This record gives sequence, C-alpha cells and structure tokens, in this order.
Amino acid sequence: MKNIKIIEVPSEISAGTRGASLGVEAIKIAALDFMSNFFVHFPSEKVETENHLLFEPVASPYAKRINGLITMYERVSKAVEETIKNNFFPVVLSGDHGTSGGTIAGLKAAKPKSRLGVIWIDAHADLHTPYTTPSGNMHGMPLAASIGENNEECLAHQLDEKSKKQWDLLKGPAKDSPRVLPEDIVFIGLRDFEKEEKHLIDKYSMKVITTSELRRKGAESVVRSSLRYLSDCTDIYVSFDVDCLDSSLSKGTGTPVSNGIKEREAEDLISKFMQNRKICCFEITEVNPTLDRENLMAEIAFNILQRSVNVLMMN
Ligand SMILES: [Mn+2]
Repeated sequence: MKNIKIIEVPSEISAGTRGASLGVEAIKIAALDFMSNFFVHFPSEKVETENHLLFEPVASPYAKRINGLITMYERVSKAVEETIKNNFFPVVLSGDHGTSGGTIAGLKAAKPKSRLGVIWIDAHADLHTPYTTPSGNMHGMPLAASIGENNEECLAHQLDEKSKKQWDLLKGPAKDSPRVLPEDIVFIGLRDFEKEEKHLIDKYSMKVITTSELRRKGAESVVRSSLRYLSDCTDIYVSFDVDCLDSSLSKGTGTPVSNGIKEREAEDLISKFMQNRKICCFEITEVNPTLDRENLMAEIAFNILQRSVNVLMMN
C-alpha cells in the first residue's frame, strides 16, 4: 500500500492565459461539493509560487518569466525529492504545466540512477524551446527542458546571452541532463503541435497514441503497449494535462482543443496506469476555473484524481 502525499503547486507564470493558479483550489472545492473528505485524508504541502511576477514587465520575450520558473523548478524538485525520500508517493496538483519540468527534476534527484519514463497525456507536445516558441509561454517547454533540447535545427529566434544561460539552467547541469531520454516519452491524446515540435518527435521517433487510436484499441491495450514501450525504464511519471480532454466537455483550461479524450476514457486510462508498480508520480495540471462554466473541469479532474489515488492505495 502506498502512502500518498499531495504536493500543491499553484503556479501560473508559464501560461499565456490567466487563472490556472486557481485550479488547485477549484479541485478542492469540487471535492467539498461532492461531500468528499479526500483532502483530509492525505498529508499535503503547498509550494510557494512566483506569481507576483505576473504584475511585472516580461524580461525575456521568448522565455517569459524564466527567472521565476528557475526558482519554481528548484522548489518543486525539492518537494518531490523529499516526498519520495520520506517514502511517500507524490501526487502533484499544479496550476500550469510549466513546473512539471521541476517535478521531473525532483524524481531524478530522488533516484539519480533511475531511468525515468514519461507518459504525457496532453493535447500538446510541450516540446518547444526558447529558440522555437511562437508565444514565449513556458508551459509549452517542460519536455524539451527535460530531454535537454534546444532544437536549434528549427531556430526561429536569436536569444540574448542571459536567456540562453537561463534556459541552460532549466535543462540542468551537464551531469544531470538529459533527465529523460527522448525515446522514453509516450504522448497520449496529442493533436495540437507545431512543426518545430513535430521535428523532434520524428527525429527521436517518440511514441504517439492519438485519441482515435485510444478509442479504437481501448485503455487496457494502450496501457499495455505504452508500458511495453517503456520496458527499459525503472520508473514512470504520468503527467495529465486536462486539455487532453475534448473541448466540448468543458472550457475550463487555458488552451482547449477539439477531438479530445472523453472523461470516462481518461479515467479508465489513468487508473489502469496507476496499477503498475513502476509508476512513481502522478500530476494533474491546467485546470482554469475562470474560463469555465460553473466548476466543471475541476469536478472532472477531481473524479480522475480520486479514482487514481484509490487504485494507487490498493497497489
Ligand atoms: Mn501541457
């Protein structure tokens, strides 16, 4: 039986739309509305944020608020590392997806010799870099940082020296980078990406499972083939961005996309992943209640969270 610890990271400095920092509280409100005492059951820790930077001018246009994100990587990494070293299983609830590179850094810091696989359930590939980004929003970059990529083959902007150094800091010191091998990533529900990201997916032959493939083959088969693909990994992190869900379900996320996964499909998929002993961390991210009608996305996220944690505790 696993001891669960909730790590709250209400950061939104790497999103382009405001409101994701309220996502964690919205999930707790959903729990209260469902008369659930879920959040009383588990120890939790709230990571301090740098959201004050939202009120200040942006220094690096191609890596917005990267100074704050470096600090967030350190804090999130430390919280995740200590959670694991104290024998707890970290369940991370984050505002935007940008800090997930810090989650990955913490997983590697806790077990430096592990080979970490990543299941990225998301409409987006999050493989941009400051050299290729169309927006400068860093929630589109955590996987590129984790695989240590600049993707200068697709260079779209010249960076100033300071931004270059800051991006190198996010990728981690040479001895720790890459934290994840590009071939150890599985995308599920991916459907909205740019040619620069496609270049990396093709370059490394990353595994992509589309919504229609998930629907055709079913959760059981997709989980089995993903785990088989990651069979050389010793530990696996599951990152669930709610924008993988179909945009008709709820608009309560910063970058909704049509042709997505249904709520039930996501629940089945994630709870089946949680049965596997290699799963070492689960993250839910990008709930934005300010964009929603009522609190729908947070309620969906809470249902998935509750079912996943129930499975984790039985295994
Ligand atoms: Mn994402």
